[in-house]
Amino acid sequence: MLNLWDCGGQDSFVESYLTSQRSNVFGAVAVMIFVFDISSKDGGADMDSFAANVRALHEFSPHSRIFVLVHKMDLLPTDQKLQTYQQRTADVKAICADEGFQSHPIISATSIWDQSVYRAWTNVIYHLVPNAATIEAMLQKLAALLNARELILYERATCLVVTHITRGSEGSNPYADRFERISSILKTHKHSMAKHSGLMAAEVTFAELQIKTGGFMFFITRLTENTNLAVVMPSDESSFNGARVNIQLARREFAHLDSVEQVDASS
Ligand SMILES: Nc1nc2c(ncn2[C@@H]2O[C@H](COP(=O)(O)OP(=O)(O)OP(=O)(O)O)[C@@H](O)[C@H]2O)c(=O)[nH]1
Ligand SMILES: [Mg+2]
Repeated sequence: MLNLWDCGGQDSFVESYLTSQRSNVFGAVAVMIFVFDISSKDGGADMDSFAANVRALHEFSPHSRIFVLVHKMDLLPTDQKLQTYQQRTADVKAICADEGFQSHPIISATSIWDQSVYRAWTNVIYHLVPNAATIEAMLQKLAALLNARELILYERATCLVVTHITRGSEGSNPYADRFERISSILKTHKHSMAKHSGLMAAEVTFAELQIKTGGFMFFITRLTENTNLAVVMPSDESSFNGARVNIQLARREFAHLDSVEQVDASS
């Protein structure tokens, strides 16, 4: 159960979060995602605002985690991107440390014009999924049993990557953004199904998607209540069929990990 509050960034709104709504906005928070507009003319004021938010968060949810998006990177000239990002990263870390946060902020450079926003959100989702490390260890075993080249775990509602297991030669796959690209394809597919069925995109689900080529075979299917699993196999029909059956059998091993308990600030 994820409760997401999208808080507008206009000064008057921010002022009220920090004052009259302070305990309401900053209480019982698991993660805060702070988005910097890197093209903003007043970087100093943005940092001050960040510091004020971090202070309020520390006061009401000291065990929460801070994610920072250094956003609209596409608007910076290429030769300034790295330096600007590094400077912002250093400032953000210094503020979080000053305000007493023990855990480091997780900072990403993002733009809506590439796959970076998906990747940044994946970090957030990974942090919020209960038992992620245990699930990963089990997937590692499953990948070896199936002789899969890659397993990719997606959160079902958002189609975002939670984690992946990459084996053998797949480690040198040159398409580093393939997980995010699949997210994007699945989302587009959901919207297309929603359009043709008259349902809301959030209500649309699919049973299985298969892609078979001479070089590899791929399928994606439900693993648990909240996750889909994508499997990349060598191009071999019988291993492919065996893997599909084995994933069905593996579901019950994963079922108890898909905990419905609330992930709150203290867990
Ligand atoms: N160039 C560029 N423009 C972006 C990017 N992300 C958002 N924008 C543009 O920025 C404008 C504001 O985007 P919103 O998503 O409304 O921003 P917001 O943070 O929700 O704004 P508030 O809710 O008012 O705080 C829109 O015109 C977007 O198209 C980006 O990565 N690059
Ligand atoms: Mg907004």
